[in-house]
Amino acid sequence: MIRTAIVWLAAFTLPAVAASAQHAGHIHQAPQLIRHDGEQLVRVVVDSQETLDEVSRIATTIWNCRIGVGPLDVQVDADGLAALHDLGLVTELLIDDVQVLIDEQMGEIESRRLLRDITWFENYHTFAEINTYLDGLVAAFPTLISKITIGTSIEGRPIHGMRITGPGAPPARPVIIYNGGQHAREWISPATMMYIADQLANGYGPDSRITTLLDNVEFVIIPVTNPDGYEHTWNSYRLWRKNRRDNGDGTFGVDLNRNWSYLWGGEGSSGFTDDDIYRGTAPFSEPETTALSTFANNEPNLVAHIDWHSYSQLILYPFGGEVALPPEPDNTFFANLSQDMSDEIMSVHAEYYQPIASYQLYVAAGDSTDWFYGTRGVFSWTIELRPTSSVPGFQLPPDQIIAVGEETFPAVLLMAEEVSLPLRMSFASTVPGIVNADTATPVSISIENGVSALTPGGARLYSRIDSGSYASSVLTDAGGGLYDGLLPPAPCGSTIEFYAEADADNGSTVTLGTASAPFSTISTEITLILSDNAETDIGWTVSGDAADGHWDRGVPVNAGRGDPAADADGSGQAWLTDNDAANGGNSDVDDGTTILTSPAFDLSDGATVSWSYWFNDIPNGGVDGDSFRVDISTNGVDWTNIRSTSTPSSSWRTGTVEVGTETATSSTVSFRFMTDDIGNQNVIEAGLDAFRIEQTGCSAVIACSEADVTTQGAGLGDPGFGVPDGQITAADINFYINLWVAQDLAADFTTQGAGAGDPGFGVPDGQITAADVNYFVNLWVVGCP
Ligand code: 0X9
Ligand code: ZN
Repeated sequence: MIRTAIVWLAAFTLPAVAASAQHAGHIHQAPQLIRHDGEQLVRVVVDSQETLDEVSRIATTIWNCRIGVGPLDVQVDADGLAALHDLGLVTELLIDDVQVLIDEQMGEIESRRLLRDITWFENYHTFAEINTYLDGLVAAFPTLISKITIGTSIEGRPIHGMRITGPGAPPARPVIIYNGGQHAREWISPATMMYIADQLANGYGPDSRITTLLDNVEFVIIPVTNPDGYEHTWNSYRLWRKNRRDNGDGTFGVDLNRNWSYLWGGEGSSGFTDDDIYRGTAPFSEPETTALSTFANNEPNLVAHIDWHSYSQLILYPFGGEVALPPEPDNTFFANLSQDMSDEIMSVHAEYYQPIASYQLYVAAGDSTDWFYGTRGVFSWTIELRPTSSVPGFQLPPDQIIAVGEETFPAVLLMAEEVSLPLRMSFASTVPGIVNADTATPVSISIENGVSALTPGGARLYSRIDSGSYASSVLTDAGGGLYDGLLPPAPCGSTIEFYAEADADNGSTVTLGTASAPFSTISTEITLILSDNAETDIGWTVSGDAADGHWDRGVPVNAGRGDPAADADGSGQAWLTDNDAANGGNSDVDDGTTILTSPAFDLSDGATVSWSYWFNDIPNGGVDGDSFRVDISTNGVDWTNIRSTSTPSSSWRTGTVEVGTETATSSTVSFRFMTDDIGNQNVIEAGLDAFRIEQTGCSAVIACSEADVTTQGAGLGDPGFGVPDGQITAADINFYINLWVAQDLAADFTTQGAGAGDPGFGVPDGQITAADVNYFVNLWVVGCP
């Protein structure tokens, strides 16, 4: 009954809200008082702090807000353009007349207001209209949504939000905060907040995934964190970014996303009141940031946060205020989940949102995400929505609002599910595709506390061989969140399937794989062909056009800028780029590519090739495509890329490739490992170690006797049953008797009527009699030689 009532209300109230919002629109057609007629948007590349200061003074506003050397999208009038040229800067024209773009968007918005058959999400809305829609949602879904007001802006506007969670009186649910509109001109951000709230509320009931989520998680959505700035963009100045603090010197506004206390005052924020990235007089000097941080501090069950911005299509995780990555295991969690969110977004409308650490975009101290993660201690992201670049930039057409909502919504669901798990389980290292036959294989599983904690002794590994029944064993605590188990020894060629479970203190059980969808590995004989620990040079060659920093072999000289302190396998030496203490601050790859090429190997029969690698990339003015790549060649001439990453890390990682199955093979297979520094001069550090080649397969088992008819330990129905294994056990008798009973000709061992000692004995005669059993049992008793 209650559910029906909610659906009924939703169906009737929401169109009504939309309609009233449209009518209300007429009173908001205030003129854009500040115009930008004839102003251009140009891109310049700034190469010094002095030039940067000049450009900041000349610009009306800088669109991408990155104040640092490197490319900048600068809005200037005619005098400003001349001044840029006077500085000797080359300008690339991006927008000929900014006002035309603004007028076009406002014209589009105004004409859409007049359309009758248009939904609320097909247009942008004023602060008042957003609040009206918010009230409508609360009224339509009273059991799901409650309205909150987290504080008041500096001009006295209320900062409203919604708590959205399934009904009932649940135990403390994990809380996730989404806030939009810290930056006033990024209109797609509040619009997307409203879209997400609307989808969550309407999905409760009809959509089982959303229902489960809302029964376990509470969302707090604050669509307009900076209401004064947002109003200002509608009424006076479309491209306003900051809040509306009167700085007392004729200037207005503090960049709220530089006003958070974590690393407040550092690089990428400004002390000049007229700058777009003015950080304010002190951390949390602004009521808007104070309201949101105070609210977050009063939510004990807070687990995650996203700050929504535009534009650039990025999924940014900490840190942003300094060149640093979160400590493990958080960094891996951020990197993996951000990639998964990017994949989710891509799957909807094929738009790519790049997942990177914030500092890789640019260092900017005092942002919200650093505070939520670094101070408040919860997972936090900054998402930059559509479009990718300054055209259309902040003027994203209103007909893209729904598409942006549609593509981000599945990423939002995935993230919420991941951060609200009682425990997080993952394999601490790659699940092996093959293991050594007849040998127990260690597995290490990482179990981190999520919203609950692991019950001591409550982690188990389940395994089985060739579809037998699962056996379970307790995973032992190895410290540091790692839990060890063993996969059982299995005969060559058999399949081992496994999964793990962990009990959480809140009574739930988390699984890594399941009995019906287990992980699996093949047991095989592994022959080591080559193990190169870089202690000697087995014949590698170095080439490439880098100006400095080529591959070299040695013990790491830790120059402290992104390179490894030690080799990967503990032998001492590794291949490293610019491993030169004397080269000081310049000990990295510069201006080009360095290539390390292996000798050729005969891998005609295929092989598993693995290696440890290091790749770190400390940006200097933006992400510009530097990467670490692995190529393979079957002839030393034509190369195929098999692995590539542009994700930096401050630890050794491993790579592997199945030559012959995943790639072509030959008697002259070689590999090359490359890294480069292109575009901006980033600090690029790479390393290679523990290069190994292994071959796999089961050598044919020779039956030790005619009575050796089964694989060791196998049972009836086992696909390997009936294949000799070089051992004679009760399984062989069982197998034979079953064949004999079934009158299977495989059980025909003797000539008819012959007896032991008969020269024809042991020659099949097409009949299965007691003589055959006698013959088999005699052989069996003798056993293997
Ligand atoms: O600069 C910002 O505040 C964000 N970009 S925007 O264009 N929307 O203004 C990005 C913040 C990411 N954080 C850091 N790079 N520290
Ligand atoms: Zn922003």
